[in-house]
Amino acid sequence: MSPTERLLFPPGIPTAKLSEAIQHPSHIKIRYFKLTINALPSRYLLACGNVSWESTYPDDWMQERSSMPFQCLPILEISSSQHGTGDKESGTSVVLAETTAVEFYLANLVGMMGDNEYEKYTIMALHSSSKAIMDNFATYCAFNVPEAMPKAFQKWRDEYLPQWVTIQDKHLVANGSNGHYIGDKLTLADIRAAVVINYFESQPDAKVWMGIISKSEALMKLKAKVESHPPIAALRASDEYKQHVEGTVGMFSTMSPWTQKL
Ligand SMILES: N[C@@H](CCC(=O)N[C@@H](CS)C(=O)NCC(=O)O)C(=O)O
Repeated sequence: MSPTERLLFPPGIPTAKLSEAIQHPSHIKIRYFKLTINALPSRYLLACGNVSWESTYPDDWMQERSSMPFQCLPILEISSSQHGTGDKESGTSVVLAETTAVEFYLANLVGMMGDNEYEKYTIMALHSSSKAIMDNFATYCAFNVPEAMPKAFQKWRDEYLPQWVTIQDKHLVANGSNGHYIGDKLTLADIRAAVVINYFESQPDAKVWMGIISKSEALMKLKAKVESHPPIAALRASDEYKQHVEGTVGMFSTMSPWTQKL
């Protein structure tokens, strides 16, 4: 059986109706691998909201890949029976794709995109800075070609990661080192930064990376605050989450043997 085609624009449904549907979801599926990485901020956000949700996983990714809007995950499949655009049982749903769009949508849904336009765009800026450090690390360090790895490792250790830490620390200290970027609110900016740290913690060279990150008390406080937020703490205590961590650590431990050679 060929996999369901996930279309950004399902034929015959006006975008106004799709818009209504995503504003009133009855159930959300987040489809990703049994990993933390790019689904973790979204899973945290979903845990903080009131909408029923679940994680789903591809059975045969190579078969499913080309049916995805951008041939990658995560995606959200949003049912909104109220608006007749989706149904949990039949499997029809509205699809949102690409990590950043998915996180902005969910953060907005659960009230973590700030209280006004200025806060919203500042959260987007902070999110962009944190997501970029993680994406770039993945491309240029974790999964780089073996011959480039020793240089890449040194650059990340001596320049790129310390720079990100210094920048985040400055903004957090300016807000009173209370574990948040904006006032005393938990926002997507906090969640993304906490996930970046979590990502570096999953690397084979976690000791090196955490040695750099932990120089910022403000960042470590932010991480602790995000991870102890009750719905997030509950998610992190679940067996499913533990499986995702195991999968992530396992994947990186096989893909970065170069780090031991330095
Ligand atoms: N531009 C995408 C990239 C997502 C991405 O790289 N997803 C990876 C997992 S983290 C993936 O689906 N890899 C499987 C593949 O490319 O076949 C986004 O921001 O969501």
